[in-house]
Amino acid sequence: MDTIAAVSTARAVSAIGIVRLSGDTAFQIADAVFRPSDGRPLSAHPRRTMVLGTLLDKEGRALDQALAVTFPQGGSYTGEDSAEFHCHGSPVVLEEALQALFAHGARQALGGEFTKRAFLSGNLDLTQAEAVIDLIEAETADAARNAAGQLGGSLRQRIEKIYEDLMEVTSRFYAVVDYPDEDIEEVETPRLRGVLETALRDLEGLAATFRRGKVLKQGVATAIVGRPNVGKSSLLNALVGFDRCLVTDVAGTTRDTVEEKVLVGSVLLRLIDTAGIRDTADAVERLGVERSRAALAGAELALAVVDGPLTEEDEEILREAARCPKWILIWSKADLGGETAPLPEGLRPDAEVVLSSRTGEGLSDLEAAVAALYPMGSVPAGQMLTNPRQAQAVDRAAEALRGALGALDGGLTPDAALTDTEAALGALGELTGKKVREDLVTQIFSRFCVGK
Ligand SMILES: Nc1nc2c(ncn2[C@@H]2O[C@H](COP(=O)(O)OP(=O)(O)OP(=O)(O)O)[C@@H](O)[C@H]2O)c(=O)[nH]1
Ligand SMILES: [Mg+2]
Repeated sequence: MDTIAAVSTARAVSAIGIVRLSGDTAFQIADAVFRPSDGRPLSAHPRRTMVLGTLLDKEGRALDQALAVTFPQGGSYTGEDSAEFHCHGSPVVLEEALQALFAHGARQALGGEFTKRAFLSGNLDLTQAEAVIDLIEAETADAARNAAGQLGGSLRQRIEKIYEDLMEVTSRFYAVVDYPDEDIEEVETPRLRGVLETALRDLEGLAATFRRGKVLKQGVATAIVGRPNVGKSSLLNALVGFDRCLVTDVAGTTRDTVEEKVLVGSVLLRLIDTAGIRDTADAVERLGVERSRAALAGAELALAVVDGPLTEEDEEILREAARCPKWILIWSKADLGGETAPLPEGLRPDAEVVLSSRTGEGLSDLEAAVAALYPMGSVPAGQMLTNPRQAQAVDRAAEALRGALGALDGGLTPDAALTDTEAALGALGELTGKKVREDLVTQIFSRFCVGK
């Protein structure tokens, strides 16, 4: 493979910056740009050992005092000969170092190209490669832990086990057909059914984790709704920790929706502050109210805010909020000593919280309520599906297995179930990357940043 190079750390002034190099001529190029302090060439030093020396620019002038490390083919991230230079983190130094590598024959790595090579060399399967990007982009500790588990291969192993079991019955079936004279044990229908049922149960369990997995990765779309002036914007500000939204005592202050991500406890919420909902003659405010309703309709969680005894308008808004998959009723301005009131028939929020955005009292109750609505559950780290591509492949495999079991239930012979079983194998092969189209691979890796 040709030799690729990239700056792998952020292009910002920092203590350390890393330049990576990988490919057939990596050691040769590394020797040309790095002069170890002990006078021996870098490639003559043991692999995976940091070596102190001088990094040279493309003219051969000293550029930085740096550390370099080499990794051998078969023992590196990409599977190829590779090297890293740990320089001082000046964007100028890093760019000059990169130019020196280019001058000696390396080329700029494309986004995700190091990880793509890791995949092509078999070091990572696709679920692990996708976990790399999830880990880099993780916004919560739970999301990072799940991605790390997936990178460690926990999803890969689980899928491979299912794949092997299905492959075993499929290949044995063909062996019996192709070599009728050999004494190969036939696959009896009950055994085939057992294998298919076990695989289906496991896949369905995995598919069920995607709902929580999506929340883990993207956050919960959460609309804060209520009448004008009840304290919606104040609540968003209290949760994000700074004055993101305008707050005044004028009813109808917020006109447009405002979105801000925030960690509430360990759950990532995509909070959407909305205009207070009321009938109004003001054309601009009316457009705002339409947006409020649209935000509520698209939300997974509604925080319905009321600031005192329920009015008819409040009730109407609560009924709209109750149509969300989950909703929490918030009695705001607790510091003013407002009272809660019983709810009308049929309105059952998933939680009720009394809080004050001004003093902060009750905010921890909201945190607890959110955590209870979106528990991590007992899914082992790395076995929660967070990626729609992976979830779709699992769904397709499960669907195919349901078809196979349906054929057996219909009294057909095992060969009738085989086409569907092979379709399930195909979907699982796509999931892990065993059988995957080149354009899909390109698409997956194009989401990565350069240098990874
Ligand atoms: N005492 C007290 N006042 C609050 C609290 N929360 C909000 N307020 C006040 O209530 C008024 C309205 O607050 P906002 O947050 O702008 O209310 P809103 O629901 O966003 O209003 P609109 O944008 O007009 O729909 C402001 O004067 C706030 O200072 C609270 O917890 N305690
Ligand atoms: Mg507001």
